[in-house]
Amino acid sequence: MKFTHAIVRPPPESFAGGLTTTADGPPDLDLALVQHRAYCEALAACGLELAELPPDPGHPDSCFVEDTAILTARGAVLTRPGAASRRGEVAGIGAVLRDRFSELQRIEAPGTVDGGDVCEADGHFLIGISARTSEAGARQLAGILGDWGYRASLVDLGGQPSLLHLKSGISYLGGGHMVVAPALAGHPALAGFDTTVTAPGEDYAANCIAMNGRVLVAAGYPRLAATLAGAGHEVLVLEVSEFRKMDGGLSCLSLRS
Ligand code: CIR
Repeated sequence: MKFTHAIVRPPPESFAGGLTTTADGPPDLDLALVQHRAYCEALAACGLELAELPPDPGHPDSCFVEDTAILTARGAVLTRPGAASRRGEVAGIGAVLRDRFSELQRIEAPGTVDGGDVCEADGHFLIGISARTSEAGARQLAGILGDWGYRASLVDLGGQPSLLHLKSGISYLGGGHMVVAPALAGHPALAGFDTTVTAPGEDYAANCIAMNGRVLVAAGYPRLAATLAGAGHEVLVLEVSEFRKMDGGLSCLSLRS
């Protein structure tokens, strides 16, 4: 699939007040803004037209736009994020998507879904059940996607403490190939895919973005970058240290379609 658009939102002044489980200390906002700018430039270099929303200081985690919606070629679904502090992020994204998607659905209470739990592999949507995405939310989403003619499978993350979301641990590269963190290696839901398991200490890099012939990989994980380059991928390395401090990865920073 050729990606043409992305929605992004820079981190707000309140960024350090967002949710995190890391003990890496508070993010440096100025550095986060520099990293976010470089990320936007990389998306543009991959051929995407960017819609950049203004920072939203009322929602410290609002730069992680991926969690607020699922975008498909047949329609979009606004989520109901699992963290109550993030539910207010959805309205602003909905306003943008309404112009672009004639088919716009939403996850209804009490179900919860974070977009970070949804991984599309060529029309097959893997939906993680996590601390953020409930089984009820995952089933609602699977129903909507099924109505649109897609295949959907639920993937129980089994309370893996190292994985905030499904896509913290897997990324689809295309052609039946997944990058997988060790915590999900051998998961039955991935049985039909070829997998590259990240090396020890490189789990975070399992969240990468394959798009328009390139793969964006987080800086600091040379073994995955080398493996992907060796397999013929054009790798773009991006520094996202300040987002990692807030449990965010590369994919969370944009909604791509
Ligand atoms: C959160 O805990 O919700 C944010 N601090 C990080 C969200 C990262 N999103 C993602 O992986 N899709």
